[in-house]
This record gives sequence, C-alpha cells and structure tokens, in this order.
Amino acid sequence: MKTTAFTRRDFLRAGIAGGAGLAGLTLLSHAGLTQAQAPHPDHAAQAGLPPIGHGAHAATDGAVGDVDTSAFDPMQYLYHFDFGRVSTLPNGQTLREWDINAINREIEVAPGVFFPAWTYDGQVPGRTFRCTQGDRLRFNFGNGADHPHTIHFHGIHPPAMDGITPAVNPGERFVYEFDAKPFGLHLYHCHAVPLKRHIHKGLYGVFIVDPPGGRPPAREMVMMMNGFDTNFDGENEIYAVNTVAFHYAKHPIQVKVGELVRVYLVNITEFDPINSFHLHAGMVKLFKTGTRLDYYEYTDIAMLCQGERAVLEFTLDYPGQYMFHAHQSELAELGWMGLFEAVA
Ligand SMILES: [Cu+2]
Repeated sequence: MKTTAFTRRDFLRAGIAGGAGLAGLTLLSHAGLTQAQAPHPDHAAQAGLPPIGHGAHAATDGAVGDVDTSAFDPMQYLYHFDFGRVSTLPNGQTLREWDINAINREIEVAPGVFFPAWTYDGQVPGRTFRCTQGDRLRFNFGNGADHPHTIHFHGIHPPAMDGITPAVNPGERFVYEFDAKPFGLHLYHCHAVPLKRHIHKGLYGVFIVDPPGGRPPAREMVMMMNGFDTNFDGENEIYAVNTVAFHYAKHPIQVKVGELVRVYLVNITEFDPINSFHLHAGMVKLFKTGTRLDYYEYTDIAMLCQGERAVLEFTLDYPGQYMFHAHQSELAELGWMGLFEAVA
C-alpha cells in the first residue's frame, strides 16, 4: 500500500485554514446534534462535554482576522449585478455594453493566504453581468495580462462570438457581440489553453439572462462555488463561495424571516468533479440552469458538476442562523461554509 506524504494541503488543513477549518468542523458537529439527540446538560458535564448550545457561537470564532475587504468584499460581490451601459439601437433593441480587461492580480482567499490570480478587472470572480433575453450585448475585451486569454460565454450565439478563437494576445482587444438568449443562469470564463489552468487561475464570472418580464421579486444574491490550488499541486487547498474561505460564516448573510431569497448558484470549482450546496433547516426550489420558470426539484442539496448552475429559491421561516455548506465534508472543512441569519 502506498503511503502518502504530509502535504501542504494537510498543513493548511491543520494550520492556516485550520483556525477556520477546525472551527467549521466543530460547528458542523455541534449543529448536527438536535435537541433530542443531544446529551442532557448534566450528563454532558459529567462526560466533560460542553452544554447544549455551546457550539452555536463557533461560527463566529472562524479564522483569526479578515481578508482585506477593500480589495474584494464578498458581501458586496454577493449583491452586485452589473447591467452595463444601456442605450437603444435604431431598431429599438436595448444595447448593453461592458468594458472588461484581463489583468494579473494577487488575491486574498483566506486571511493571510494569497493566490496569484488571473482576473477579469482585478477581481475573482469577475463582475456579474446581467441582461434580459433579447438584449444586444457588447463586451469590449482588452488583454492587459501576460498570457493569451478569451471570454467564452455560455448561451446561444454565433460560433465566431464563442470565445475560443481568436486567442486575444497581451495588448490586444476583441469585441464579443451577440443577442442574449436563452434566459437562464449562465457563466463566462476564459477558454484559452490549457483550459484548466486559465479557469482555475480566476478568469470566470456569472452571466444572468433574465426572462422577459423578470422573475418574482426576491432578495437576490450570487454564489460562485470556487476553489484555489495555492501550491499548484493539482488539488485545491481552499474552497469557498465567492472566493474567501468562511467569509459568510464570520459575516452571516442577513435576510428577513419569510422573505423570498433567490440564490444564483454556479459551480466553477476545478479539480473536483462536483460541488454542492446544502441548506440547513430549510428546503429550496431548484431551477436547473434557470432556463425554465417551473422548478425542477424541492430539495435541500443542489449538486452541480463543473460549470453547472442552478437558481435556488427559498424562505427561512424562523428567526436565527441557518448554516449552508458543501455537503462534501472535506470542502466544507476547507472553507466552503457560511450562515444565513434570518431576522424577524
Ligand atoms: Cu485565459
């Protein structure tokens, strides 16, 4: 049998991410105890266990400190939709235009853990582009980085606009222009080769095409499930939604009890074939790829392949904190865990 060396991944798990990772694990195990299963406080004390409820504060223990949110604020990213510069074409069609530049930038994926990223406009993920089905879209792309890059959009468009060729060399520009269809939750990412490297380094973002007439009003947010191979050994050391490990565990996402929440969930994680989103103490309506207005499943786990997307709708019916995380424990342990806080 092959023995495995103590890798940096193990080190990170035990150490750097460990402050958060172990707290996350502690919280997971505590949260797994229901009132009925939990030992009686007296018995717990005899057994040297903390009383029931002790674990409820574990999430806020998290990793020590915070990332520099002036460089990238996951809370701002969560709610930010970029509708572009809007004008009307002579034929009456709405034109939306964006300028995007590829640049290299070091990003912070956990407090004190930096990753040399390739980015669209300096952030990972790139901005969330949003439009309505039938709009004309124009993306003015410039490559200010040091490798050839492209932007490949999911959805229907002419092959020439598909972002595989031409590879846009450093210092060059290319304009992607097409009509937005179909409505749904799509994504965009670099499609230069080697593909795995160009995506994993950070060149990706969310692309939402709204149905004509929109969706029902809701508190909307974007969650990109991603991972970072900080030592380039072909597996991820850090996982998150929206780049920063455990950020929403330390800063719970505030919602109102009973209000409709809509999460645009995208999986761009490299190296792991699947990722997942599991909501505690609630159930979600899952709209696969967001391309139909009737929901596909009523569930508490959305399991997504690489590149797959789902729109999730739910309400939180009681005040308090609701955990959400990858149901693959290893991914949760390495950063992919957060909390909603429902307030009355
Ligand atoms: Cu690229």
